[in-house]
Amino acid sequence: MTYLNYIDGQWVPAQSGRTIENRNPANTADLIGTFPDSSADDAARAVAAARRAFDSWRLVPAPKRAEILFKAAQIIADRKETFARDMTREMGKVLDETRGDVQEAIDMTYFLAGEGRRLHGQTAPSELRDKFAMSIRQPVGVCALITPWNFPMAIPSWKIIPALVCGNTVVLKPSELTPLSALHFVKVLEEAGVPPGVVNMVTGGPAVGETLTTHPDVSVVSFTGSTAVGKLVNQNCAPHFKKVHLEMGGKNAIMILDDAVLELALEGCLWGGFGTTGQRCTAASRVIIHEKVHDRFVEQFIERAKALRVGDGLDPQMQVGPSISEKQLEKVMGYVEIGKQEGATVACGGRRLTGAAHANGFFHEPTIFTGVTRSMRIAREEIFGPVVSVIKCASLDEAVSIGNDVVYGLSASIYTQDINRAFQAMRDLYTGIFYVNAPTIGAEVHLPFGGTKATGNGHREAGLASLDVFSEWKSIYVDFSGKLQRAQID
Ligand code: UN1
Repeated sequence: MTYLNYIDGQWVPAQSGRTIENRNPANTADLIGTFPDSSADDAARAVAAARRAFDSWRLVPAPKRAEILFKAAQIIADRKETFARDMTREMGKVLDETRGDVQEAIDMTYFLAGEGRRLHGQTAPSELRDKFAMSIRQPVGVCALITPWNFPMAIPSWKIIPALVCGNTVVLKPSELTPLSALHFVKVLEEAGVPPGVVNMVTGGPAVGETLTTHPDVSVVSFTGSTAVGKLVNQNCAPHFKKVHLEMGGKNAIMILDDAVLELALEGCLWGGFGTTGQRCTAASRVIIHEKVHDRFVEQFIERAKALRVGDGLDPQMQVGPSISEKQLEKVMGYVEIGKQEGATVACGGRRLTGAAHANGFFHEPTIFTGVTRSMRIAREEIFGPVVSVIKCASLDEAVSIGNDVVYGLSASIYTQDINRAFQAMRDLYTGIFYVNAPTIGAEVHLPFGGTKATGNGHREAGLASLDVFSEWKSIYVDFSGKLQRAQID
């Protein structure tokens, strides 16, 4: 299959004719299709289309914009299974999880389409007689949306839907590793009746990203990806004072206290650490556990991690899929070496899987490091793979201190039966998301999503907070007194 860009309501190839291949990470012999390897010119054409379409889309009443989005949500729900299968093929995660990814896009679309009849502002009394005061949300303009490969439909939906409901137009650049799921989403929007130019999609690599983040007609950039690339995006956007939303790395910790229900904590650590092959920015890549229960927990954690079935996500028996690419797998293997050199113990796993069932994919054993200290790189740096570091602690205070002792601040969690200690942890972990007696993954669409420190730049997506990224406040004063009234003076 040859897939195309979507610019100004037309499906078009890259002007250069160049393409990139999209292959199944569980079986690289499986070619899913080719996608345009777009250039700066292709990206600029998409921006121009979005800029033109903005003039009329912003004037479509928000409830009407939302009607189209509701229709889109229904179409996605009808095609959930097909989209999930295609997503497993291009991204690798198991079917249950890709169904969840599509569901997250459906949920987000329904939830934020509901804002079409709200988009509430404020009214306030004026300090002057016969004067009315209010604030309303106004759209910002063209939004460039740069999305990663780990949630190939959910994350595009987190950005596209709030942008559209607020009256903006968009250019989406999905990861070149998972463009098909983004394309499905965009096609559904077209089918639901989004007018030409309002949504554009350009696939490709850094040349597209560079154009989108430097183009003077782009007003908002929303980026999810690595902290290193997020820094570049931020720098590119600075000269034009673009509004920038960045959602970047994580090094999320599950803290397990000595009174925790260990079986529950165990299930949480397996799901949080090895679900999505550890390729979530919310992944529980650190387990900080009280010394009293450490040995008992670790023994079972190893046993259960060894029993995880790793393989092609289309096989319903499998629990853990491949890494997304050779490069990503090499990164994982590199960190396993680093961990060994740092003196941590490989308690299980530690190797690439190379048997017949795994030979054509990027599979790695679920890996647990024990004897990890907070200063080791495997305890501080984002690995984005099936590798969990277990760190011992002696108290809640120490757990909190280790938990906070990383540059990131996305998600954290605590397992305890003690409500006082749970509340202390809720207060003291400086993260954007926190869980009690649940792992660090599994955020729901109607609450703000994002993190502190090197994870983000102060914005949130999802929830109503996402409207703040894609709209600007305008305060309006209407003086119906018929005379000049001076605020602060008369
Ligand atoms: C991500 O890892 O980039 O909370 C997003 C979660 C999912 C979203 C993760 N709902 O784990």
